[in-house]
Amino acid sequence: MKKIVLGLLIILLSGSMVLAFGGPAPEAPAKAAYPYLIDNFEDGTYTKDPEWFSFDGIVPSIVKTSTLREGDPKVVSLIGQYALNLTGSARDWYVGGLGTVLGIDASGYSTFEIDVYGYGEQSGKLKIELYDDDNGNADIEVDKSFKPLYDDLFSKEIDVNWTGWKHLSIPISEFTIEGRGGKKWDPTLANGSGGLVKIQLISVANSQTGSINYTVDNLELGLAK
Ligand SMILES: [Ca+2]
Ligand SMILES: [Ca+2]
Ligand SMILES: [Ca+2]
Repeated sequence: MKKIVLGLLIILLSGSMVLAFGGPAPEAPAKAAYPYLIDNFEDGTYTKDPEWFSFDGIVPSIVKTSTLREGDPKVVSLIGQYALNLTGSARDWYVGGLGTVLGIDASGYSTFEIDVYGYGEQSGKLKIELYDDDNGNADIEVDKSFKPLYDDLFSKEIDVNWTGWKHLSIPISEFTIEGRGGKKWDPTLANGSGGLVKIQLISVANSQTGSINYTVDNLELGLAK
C-alpha cells in the first residue's frame, strides 16, 4: 500500500515538475489570444447569439451583402452573406441605438474592430459605447442622464462620411472615458464583476431633424498590432 501511495506521489510530483519546468512558457489565456467575435450576423438575425435590443428611433434590419460591393475589397471578401443595416430619423440630432449584453472578461483586448458600409457624406454618426463594470456586479447603475454612477463608459464617435465598406480598428486608448468608475480599462470577471457588461451602438444624425443610414458587420474585440 505504501509503495502505491509513494508511486502516486512520484507521478503527481513529476507531473507538476513537467508543468513547472519542462513545458513551454505559460501562454496567455486563450480568450485573449485571438479576436473575440461579438457578431458577424451570419445566422441571419440580430435577435439571438447575441441578442441585440434596440431603443428609440433606430430601425435595424438584416441585409444581404450581395448588393454591398463598394469600398475596401479586403472587407468585401470578409463580410459573408449578411450584415446589419441601421436607419432612422433624428429627433434633435439623436436617432436611437442598439446594444447587447456580453458579461465577458475583455481586459486582454485592446481594440474594437468593426466594418462599416457608408452611403456617402451624410450617412450620419455612429457612437460606440463599451460599459466596463467597476463595482463588482453585472449591473451598470446610471444617473438621470444615463451616465454610469460607479462604472466606466468608454465611448468613441465616428463620422460615417464615406461610401462602401471600411474596416475600423480603434484602440481602446482612443475612446473617451465617461462615468464614475475607476477610469481605467479593466473589464475582468474578478470579485463578481460583470467585466465588459454590455456594448451599445448609438446613432446621431448630421442635422437636428436629419436621418442616418449605414450598415455594420464583423464586430470584434482585438489586439493592437
Ligand atoms: Ca456578415
Ligand atoms: Ca456596476
Ligand atoms: Ca474600469
